[in-house]
Amino acid sequence: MNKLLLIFLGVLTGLGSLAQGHQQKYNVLMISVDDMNDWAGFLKGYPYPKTPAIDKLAGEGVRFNNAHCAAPLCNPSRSAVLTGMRPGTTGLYNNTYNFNDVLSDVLTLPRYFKNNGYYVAGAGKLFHADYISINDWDEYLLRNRDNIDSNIQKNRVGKAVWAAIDQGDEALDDTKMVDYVIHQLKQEHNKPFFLHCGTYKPHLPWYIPKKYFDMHPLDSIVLPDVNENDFDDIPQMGKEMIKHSGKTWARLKESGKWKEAVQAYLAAQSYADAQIGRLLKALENSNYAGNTIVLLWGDHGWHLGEKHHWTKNTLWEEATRAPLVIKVPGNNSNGRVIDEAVDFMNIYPTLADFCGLEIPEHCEGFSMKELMENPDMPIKQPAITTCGQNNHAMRDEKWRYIHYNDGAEELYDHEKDPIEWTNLANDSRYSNVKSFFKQYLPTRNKEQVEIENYHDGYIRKRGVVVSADNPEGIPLDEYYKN
Ligand SMILES: [Ca+2]
Ligand SMILES: [Ca+2]
Repeated sequence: MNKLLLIFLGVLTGLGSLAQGHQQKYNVLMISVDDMNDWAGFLKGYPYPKTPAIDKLAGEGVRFNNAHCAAPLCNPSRSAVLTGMRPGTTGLYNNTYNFNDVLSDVLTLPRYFKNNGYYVAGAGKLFHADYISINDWDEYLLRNRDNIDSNIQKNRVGKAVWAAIDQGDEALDDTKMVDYVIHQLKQEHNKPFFLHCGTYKPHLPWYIPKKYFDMHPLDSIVLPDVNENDFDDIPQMGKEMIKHSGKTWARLKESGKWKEAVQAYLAAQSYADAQIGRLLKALENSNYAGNTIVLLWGDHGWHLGEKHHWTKNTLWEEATRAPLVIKVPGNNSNGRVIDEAVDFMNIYPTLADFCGLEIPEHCEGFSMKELMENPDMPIKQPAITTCGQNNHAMRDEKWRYIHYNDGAEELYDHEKDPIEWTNLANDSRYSNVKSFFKQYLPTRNKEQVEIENYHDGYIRKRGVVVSADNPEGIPLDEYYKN
């Protein structure tokens, strides 16, 4: 074969694979589950979980056994994942200010995919409080209020609110959010898509159809192990973390309703799981099953009595560990379990990498593509969670190290003490362990942002599909008619 012909054939092959490469560009289905802690079955945080859909996905994809949020609260966690920047970089530590009030022109994860030729749409809770930046999306369904009978008998103990309702799944808005994303999966898409589906459950309130309570009979409920003297070795800053919501746990215990409240959380998890199951089934039955990456994450963990606490926003295992599953069709990584500690800053770069997009420079995490494809790859860097200015927790396979902004510390050995009862930070035998972690303490620790007029310019409509062309939005029934 002469040289010219070889070059010609080479060009043809190149063109062919380019065309194919474009067609085969992965789609993305991102599923965000609000307040889903490590009781999701595959993480084994609870002995009798009922989350079959999430567990099935975890079995099919790569399940991260030791994954931690960037911040243990909705807004800072979500903002960090979706902007690619840690709370200490943005100054977003609480739920007051949305990313877009603080950061002008930030290249969010959906905007990055949109800029790179993706059709980008979604539904439900993604950024906190439904503030989405309309230009980041082709269209988005904003969530609505649940449609709960007003005469239900509600249980309320502090921050625990629940009821088993005699209504079907359609009473809850998450059901409609999932329906919309299923609708998207049934459409012909002429370019790759990035679809988002966010469920609000298992976030409070836990007004959940009774059938999900029945999946968790009260006499089967196992309460978390609690050590009455746990706080004897915890510094003042740690005690501050449970100051408010910890009272709910104490009251639940006194009222004898702790078990009921735990049952309600499990019911809310099972409801969310059932919706996710419908969505994943629809993907399986769609034209896109073979080329759609599925990434499921929970925004942070949740205490149900562990460390005398109720809810979130601490730097202990229960608040930082959350579900993360990534399934890339046809990838050799599927079925693997990653025990290395990772944090959610890696979500943005990993999705970009698998989709053949350059990882934007501002992203503070790293792509886990190589780690997923080669699980023996050691990663030096611990997982980092930030809770308020300059308070950080770090995790590797063996240790949790906590460093508060006043210099106080905690250190737990997860091999011997997985429920973090014995603080080893003051034991000189472990000073080298602390030194290891200290070198990774984030150096950017911006002050909490304070701004005026912070909700300006946001869409606060409910239950409508919005787009840049129609920021007022279209009601769902009308939308489906068109
Ligand atoms: Ca949350
Ligand atoms: Ca203790």
